[in-house]
Amino acid sequence: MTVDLPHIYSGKVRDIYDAGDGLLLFVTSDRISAFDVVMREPIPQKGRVLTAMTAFWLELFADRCPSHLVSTDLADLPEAAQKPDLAGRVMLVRRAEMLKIECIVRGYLTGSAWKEYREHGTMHGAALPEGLLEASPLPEPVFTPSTKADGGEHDLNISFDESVAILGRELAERARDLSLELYSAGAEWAAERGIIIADTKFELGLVDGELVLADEVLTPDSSRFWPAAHWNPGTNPPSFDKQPVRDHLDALDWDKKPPPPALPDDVVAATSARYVEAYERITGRWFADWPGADS
Ligand code: Q0Z
Repeated sequence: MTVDLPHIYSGKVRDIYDAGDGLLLFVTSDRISAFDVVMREPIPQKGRVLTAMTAFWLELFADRCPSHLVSTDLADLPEAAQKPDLAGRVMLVRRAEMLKIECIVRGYLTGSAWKEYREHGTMHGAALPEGLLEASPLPEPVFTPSTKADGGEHDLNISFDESVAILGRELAERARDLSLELYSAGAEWAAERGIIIADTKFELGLVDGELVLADEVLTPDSSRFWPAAHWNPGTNPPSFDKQPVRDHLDALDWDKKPPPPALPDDVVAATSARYVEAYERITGRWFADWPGADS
């Protein structure tokens, strides 16, 4: 799935290329990570599902904010990138000057936020009411920004005042307000369709001085998705998408260090089906109608 364009950057599951004219090409692979380790087996269609879901949210949010997205159509890509394998998993985007903070919004008490609350009664340093349980809804969604640590890997929580120091007050306030607005709108939309979006990370950027929503948006890779039917405060809800992989790995006693154990075919197939189900529930669209869904 390589592209004949200058390579700019790769994350665990995505690659960015220079498409010329101030444009970038995002390619989302079928790779999956669990416990921060990338598995050896791809999850069929995962990259297309994440691309389709991001495109859906950007359309839904178009009247609230502009985005970096130019096209998801293979025909709009530079010829060097028009490879059939890439259909449905590419986004041509405007190159943005990315904000140097991660715009995280939490609606439920889980993960590192639950750990901090359990130990200190706080989240992101601020007091919360007593008596909350793991996976409890927060009194209201909270903006908990972070920044990349010097090493690159770890994210470090920062206070809102620290985000003001990085971005300036006006931009920090706009980033916070937009993040909270989009999380609330998206979480409400998903909840009506049986999926809890517990928390999420937005990446915002500036294009020609305009604040735009960039990167992937409200996907299971940038957020925690829970099936509402299995949500019980006081327990850690199953992940909508990765639970078959987690359950398989938990049953082995793997030390969570590479190399990862092999994933059996049934686990791979069940996981692929979960991604497709999340897409169809949230969007009301058939994944079969998305480019490359039959490949
Ligand atoms: C997004 C990321 C990825 C790992 C840079 N429109 C844009 N312009 C410039 N830069 C970015 C964007 Cl979205 C940009 N990331 C996050 C993407 C792999 C990390 F594909 N980094």
